[in-house]
Amino acid sequence: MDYLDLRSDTVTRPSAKMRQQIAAAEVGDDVFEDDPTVKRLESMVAALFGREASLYVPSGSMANLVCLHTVSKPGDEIICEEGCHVFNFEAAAAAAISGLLFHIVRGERGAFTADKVRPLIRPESLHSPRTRIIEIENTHNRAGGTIFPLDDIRELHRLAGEYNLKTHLDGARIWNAHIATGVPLAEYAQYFDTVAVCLSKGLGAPIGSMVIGDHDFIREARRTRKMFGGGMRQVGILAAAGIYAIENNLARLAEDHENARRLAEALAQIEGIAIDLEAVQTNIVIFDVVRAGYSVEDVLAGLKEKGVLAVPFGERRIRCVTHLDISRSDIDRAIKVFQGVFETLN
Ligand code: TLP
Repeated sequence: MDYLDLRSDTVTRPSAKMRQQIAAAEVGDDVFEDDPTVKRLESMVAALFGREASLYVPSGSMANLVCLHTVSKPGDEIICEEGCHVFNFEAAAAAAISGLLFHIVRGERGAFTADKVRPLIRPESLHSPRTRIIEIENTHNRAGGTIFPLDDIRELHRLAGEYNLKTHLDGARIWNAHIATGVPLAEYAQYFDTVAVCLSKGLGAPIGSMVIGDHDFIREARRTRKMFGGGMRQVGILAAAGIYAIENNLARLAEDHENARRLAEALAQIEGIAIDLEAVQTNIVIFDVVRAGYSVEDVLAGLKEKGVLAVPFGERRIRCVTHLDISRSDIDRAIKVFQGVFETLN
């Protein structure tokens, strides 16, 4: 069946034009720093984010881990929000591999303020872990693609400066925040020591993420990447897809946001669905199945039978994500399927 795949924005397939650019890419051995296409991507991304340097890595999870590992020691503490990706969805890599201790902040729609963090910062003591990193996620996946307010980011940056802490941005979907708010990427990036962004989500590249920061940090991050087995060779063929994605697929994220809103507003009309429309700020739509007796599994199976794929996101929750391969008419088709499934379940 030709599914409408709303499971994630990671499911996009490279277009014919992207594949042409992949085929034409000049390559070299990137561990020797000899791949011209990777270099082009790295300088392009550094410039876009207004920072000195960037580094190409295979995945968003590795990008986060390379950043966290490079700036910390085992036993250090990272302050992050309870629903964030590094805490929930990366197989505890930061704890298992880097020895970091998670200190959790309860956020509101994925965001939190400096006032909430201040009491969590440990005083220097022989007995305590050392608070080392404040991490934020923008947009916030589990909260439904919500945007972290810029004023709060500024305050957190100020607080980190006061206590000499590092700041990390999991910006897997910072592109969506940028398009939704008009805040320049460089404005977002300036408040963080280390930044991770993904090319393989809304931008539609088949693989790849970037680590961004200053020269000294990127030099060390290159070493960490090698330690994790992420040093790649003639990887310009993939970097070419990343360049194509940034040049062609960034501005169009606005369409994904419109489609998500259209879907969310229609879902809000369906009996048996509860949805926080204010949380639908970018390309993610999360809703609760609230009708007694209906499980998330029943709903997902019903959707699949009619050609729509989504993912469970908690006991009563389902997530849909809009992306490059989903058009407005696909959304209209999906809405009909949702209406049909909830009628059948009646
Ligand atoms: N998120 C995936 C799943 O892991 C949930 C998705 O489908 O959304 N940071 C954020 C905020 C992410 O949402 C993800 C992927 C990552 C990091 C990790 O990226 P990858 O999957 O490339 O390791």
